[in-house]
Amino acid sequence: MSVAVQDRTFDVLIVGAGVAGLYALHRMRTLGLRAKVLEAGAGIGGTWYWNRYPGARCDIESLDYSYSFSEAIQQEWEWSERYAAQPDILRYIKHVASTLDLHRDIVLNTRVEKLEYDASARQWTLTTAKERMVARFVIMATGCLSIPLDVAIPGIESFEGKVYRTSNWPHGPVDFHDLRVGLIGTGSSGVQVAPILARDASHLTVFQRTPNYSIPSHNRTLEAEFIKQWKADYSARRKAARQTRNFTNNDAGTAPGCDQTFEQREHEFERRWRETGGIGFMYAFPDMTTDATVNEHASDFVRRKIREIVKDQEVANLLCPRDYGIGGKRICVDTGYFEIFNRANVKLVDLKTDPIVRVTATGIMTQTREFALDALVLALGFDAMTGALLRVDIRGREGISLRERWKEGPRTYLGIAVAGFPNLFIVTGPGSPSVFANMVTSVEQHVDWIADCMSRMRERGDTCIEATVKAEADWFAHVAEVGARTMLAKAANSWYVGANVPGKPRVVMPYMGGAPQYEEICNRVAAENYEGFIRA
Ligand code: NA7
Repeated sequence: MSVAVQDRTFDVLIVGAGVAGLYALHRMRTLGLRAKVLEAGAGIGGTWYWNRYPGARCDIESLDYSYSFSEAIQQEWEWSERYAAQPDILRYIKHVASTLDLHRDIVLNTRVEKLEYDASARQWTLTTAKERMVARFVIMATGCLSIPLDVAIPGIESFEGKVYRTSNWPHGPVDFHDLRVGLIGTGSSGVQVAPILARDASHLTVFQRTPNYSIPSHNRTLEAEFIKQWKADYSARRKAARQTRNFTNNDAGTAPGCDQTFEQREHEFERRWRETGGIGFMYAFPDMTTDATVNEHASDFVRRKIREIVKDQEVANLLCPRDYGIGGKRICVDTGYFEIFNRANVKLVDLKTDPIVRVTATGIMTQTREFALDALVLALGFDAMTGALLRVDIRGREGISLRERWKEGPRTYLGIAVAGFPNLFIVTGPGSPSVFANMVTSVEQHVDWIADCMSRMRERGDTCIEATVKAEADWFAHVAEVGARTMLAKAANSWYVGANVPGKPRVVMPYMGGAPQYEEICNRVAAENYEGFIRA
């Protein structure tokens, strides 16, 4: 059946209604621009709409992981826990959207299929299954972890039990009582869902390919007095967070670990493990991922903790990451993960020594045995950072395709723009600090930069802005050089470098130079009349 295509014209089209797309819509409106958001999901919230598995939680503290642009919103919203759970974050996002009356400009259930730039008209045409729209500008607010990895597990279609994916969890309740559950994947999602499965299922088998470093979250209910004090000083705290490496109030140590004795470092690791926990562990010393001795000490510290927690030392050893240092893959933040392996109803299977051969109608067959299962939970990760951008067929000047341009890996200028793709902005794209900073604050920084850029273009009467090939090449050389100083470049199979996706070019995608330094560079580029861009 052919679908009627209507032509509709806007100033800005925004792809994605997550934290980034919603703020972009708000800012475009404040500029008086006509904007529309296209969202593939049936609801707003992006990551927090899809990843609704039990135990899903942000690894940045709630009082930091929230918009700072509205004093009214940050004062009226009440976070209940130190680390907000997915339902709370989604409620918050919906609250912001209704406070700002955003819904009327959001089209749900609509996946953008194609974007084509018309150089003579200086505008983009956006195509969905039903419609075609045109706009001067496009903002890609598609997120860093939005396209689940399509892992081919042989025989999965023959499994007679239910299969759940953490990245697309059912909306209604899921009951695991009396079920034998198999979990494949032990990244953040697997580590978060596992304790709930261990608690509810009659038996849980965790199929682990690569062990992860995980730090206890020490999550807690936030007391009214604590929140009151925080809010009394909210803007100062936001300002302070904006000065830190990852845009959070994370108590970052400033003295290099390499200048300290073993005992001093050990004391600091112990304090952070016991008292504060979470991602802050990685901020004990500024050289945690750059100095080999400090990194090995921190890695060994976590391994010793795992061996203290897990009673069966054979299991504990399997849970200890050994072939990469801490931070080489994104660390996990857990609530009782390692502890589940002391339960009688939990079994760990090491896929490195006993790989999965196939899924059968009744379970999983590994090389050495068969596990009878009633349900499967897959937490297999994402085609991170570039996946959502490349899912759309984006054609820039002269029909050049972004997929073609990025065949050898992504190249951007500041993570925001791509040469050959005028008037197309990416929020927290590859080459920006992105997943290495508080995403909400990074989103605000990017969208404000983009909005200022549009506003200055309007003042000058410009209708087109495009990154130069040189600026893009220089920027990515810098991203690579900074990345090479960290453990990231050496990491075995991290999604940070695209190594979890078969065939994906191995490139350090996040900018590792620190969020404030990055923000300063962006501001300098703007102050110097958008150096590295051509405007016309
Ligand atoms: P991750 O961190 O990419 O974890 C995916 C997990 O799935 C990881 O343990 C993988 O093992 C495992 N995996 C992937 N493919 C397979 C196959 N074929 N067989 C067995 N195991 C497999 O994704 P998450 O969703 O947990 O977290 C992503 C981010 O979201 C997280 O870092 C936070 O920022 C939020 P591998 O390590 O590849 O051996």
